[in-house]
Amino acid sequence: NGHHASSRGALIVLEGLDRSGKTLQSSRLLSYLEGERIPVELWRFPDRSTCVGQMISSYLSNKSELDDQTIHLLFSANRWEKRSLMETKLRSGTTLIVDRYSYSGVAFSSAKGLNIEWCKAPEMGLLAPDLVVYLDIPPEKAAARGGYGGERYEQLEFQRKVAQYYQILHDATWKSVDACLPIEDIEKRLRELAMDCVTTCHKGKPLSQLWL
Ligand code: Z5A
Repeated sequence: NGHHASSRGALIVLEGLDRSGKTLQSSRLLSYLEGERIPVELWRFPDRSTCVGQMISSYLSNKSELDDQTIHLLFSANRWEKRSLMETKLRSGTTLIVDRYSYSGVAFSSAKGLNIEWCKAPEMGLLAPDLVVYLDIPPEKAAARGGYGGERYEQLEFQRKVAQYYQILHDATWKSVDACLPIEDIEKRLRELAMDCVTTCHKGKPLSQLWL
């Protein structure tokens, strides 16, 4: 299908507050890239299917208590346990769309009051995304979308703090997209950003590591 054995896939991450539209947009992007015959998979963190993921899931649904440091390290471990598979997939040419990643890890834990550098440390050495799309939505508007369930963190005041930490993490791989635009407009912008990124990676952009 015109893609070379040596060309790698792209690591594309979607970030944003709860209700910003990550789930909706990542599945639409998946369908689009599949239609373009690009080998692609959709991943999400937390990955609730692993043992670590089940501990996280139980914590998020208030079925268990863990202190802030412990849950932070579990979220990180949940990415580490997928790291080698992630690298294998990318090197074999599969593009990965990832719904939340280390930026969520750092923004949410920092918003609870943990030191940001402490929060970044266990993420160091994970694969760095080639593109981070930040679905930018004012916390009030996200809350107004409804569907804020009973999960921990789904509170306006807390989401405001998370938004502030996301801004601090903003780097050169980030592209902000206004998450209040019509769904189709966001979808179109995402397609353009993703296709550019996939092309750059196919041309041989090296894989790199996060925050080292
Ligand atoms: N967390 C953490 O602390 N540390 C970590 O390392 C990681 C995560 C990875 C669970 O995440 C929690 O874990 C999360 C962060 C923390 N807590 N919070 N908050 P999760 O990914 O499992 O759950 P989530 O972030 O809460 O996902 P979500 O609720 O599914 O939100 P979403 O995916 O961004 O939104 P959506 O479902 O695609 O859309 C929300 C609604 O808005 C829906 O009805 C859409 O139809 C509607 N929508 C979407 N786009 C639009 C537009 N453009 N206009 C109007 N309406 C729209």
